Amino acid sequence: MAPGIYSRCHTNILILKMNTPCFQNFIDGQWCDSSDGKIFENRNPANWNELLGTFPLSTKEDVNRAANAALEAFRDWRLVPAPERGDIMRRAGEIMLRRKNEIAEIMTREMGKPLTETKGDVQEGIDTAFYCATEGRRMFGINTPSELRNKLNLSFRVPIGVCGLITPWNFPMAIPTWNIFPGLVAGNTFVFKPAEDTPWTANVLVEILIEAGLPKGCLNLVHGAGDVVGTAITEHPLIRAISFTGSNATGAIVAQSCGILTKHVCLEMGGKNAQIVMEDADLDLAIEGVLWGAFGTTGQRCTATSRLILHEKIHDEMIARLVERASKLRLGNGLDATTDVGPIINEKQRKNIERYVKIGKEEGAKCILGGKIAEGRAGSTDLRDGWFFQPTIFTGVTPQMRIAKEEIFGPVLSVLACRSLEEAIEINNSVIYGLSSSIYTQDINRAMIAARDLEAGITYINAATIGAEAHMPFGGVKATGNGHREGGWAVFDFYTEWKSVYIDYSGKLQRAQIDNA
Ligand code: UN1
Repeated sequence: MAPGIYSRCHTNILILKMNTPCFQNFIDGQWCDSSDGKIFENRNPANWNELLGTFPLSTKEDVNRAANAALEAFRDWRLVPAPERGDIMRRAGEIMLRRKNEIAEIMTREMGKPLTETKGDVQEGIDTAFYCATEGRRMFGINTPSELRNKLNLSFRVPIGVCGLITPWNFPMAIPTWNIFPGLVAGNTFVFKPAEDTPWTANVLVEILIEAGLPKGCLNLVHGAGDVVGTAITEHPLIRAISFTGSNATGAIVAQSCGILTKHVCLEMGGKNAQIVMEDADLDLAIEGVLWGAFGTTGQRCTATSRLILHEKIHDEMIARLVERASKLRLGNGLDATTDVGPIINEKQRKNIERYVKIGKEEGAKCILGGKIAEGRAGSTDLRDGWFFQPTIFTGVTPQMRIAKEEIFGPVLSVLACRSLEEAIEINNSVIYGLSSSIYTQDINRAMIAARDLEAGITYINAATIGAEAHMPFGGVKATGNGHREGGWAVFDFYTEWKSVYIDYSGKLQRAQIDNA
């Protein structure tokens, strides 16, 4: 993406030469350009010739303005009753429901996954909105008896203040809403930097919250590069908490800054998720699961199935049937109803996938399907115009190989063989990551052992590694995260501080741990 300099725009969308919409930041309730007027391009990964719009390439100064606006807004927002704040999320959910198809189309155009999947992504946002709306009436505190007479102990949640949010492109609606909706209901305000590959969806989310009645300054959108805007957010002294979803390499930098500056930080990073299939499994079901887990969203999910661990007794049969099905997956533009698998997000990421295919071959694994850049036509789409890559399967993979250990973030499945449940669990747990996991078995005892022993934040029994629901905690163990969870009630632990209040109505000095000892 080559950033360029255009004349400044003064409305949300100004039509530039060649009808290119020029989108803006949203700071302190105003749509605005970057402080130095620079922009970057947003293109369709299924057809790189299609320029969708330009967005501000923002500066440190823009982040500073946004942080100050968010702090100003926080002064009142924190005092708005949580049920009333929740009501804004309810209205946001209703607007998203009304605009669902239109938003999904925008998302497919800017990040490539098929419409059915982008509709699911919007639905995840809607579910989060309705969940958070009602959570505004709960967010329970805990009251306990005091150890002294005539004294009352209360503890309740209070907001943190200004939060910084840095999100990825693979779930451009769901992941921002997982954070913004509960964070706002809890009484915080935001500076939000979406991925450069999916800036448009972020503007839509801002539009929705404006229409829903969110006061100015509560959500500030600053587009731009990670090393400028992301860094400025992470290091800004007024921003007290950072939520980051992305690579481990960037997460380590974010965590380091937050550590030094004593900020709260929630990290959601890599995965190397496995689906285990035991010899007693329903193979039809297991095949559906791995097709969806490995090649849905073109394998570009943190939760994607990138390893398949097969019991040796069903290994060959499963592979033969899986290859037969996977070879029929139709690549194409996600807007076409016939498309099963969309493009890779950008050229850099596709090069990375190519690199891993080469590594896999050099390591001695056998590439039995795909392995190449996809060419040819799919309906009206010339696949060479986009960043398409063939669904790829490697067999003969061993746990020591890099393709068995490292996150590839693409449609590449590494198949490993095992002889027992114990070995399958050991292989699963041999990687540094621990986000999602799955086991297919008819044996309840084995399923329960797997649920207990698989080192992952999420385990699916007889279901694919993808499919987390908005009201359940989402996140991983080991190098995937830093102990926090998004989703459900658990996300409120990140977006709130605990306040303990002691009310002494005895009318005298009562010394805890002394007068009652
Ligand atoms: C992600 O992969 O970054 O469980 C999020 C799922 C989706 C969310 C994925 N509901 O696959």
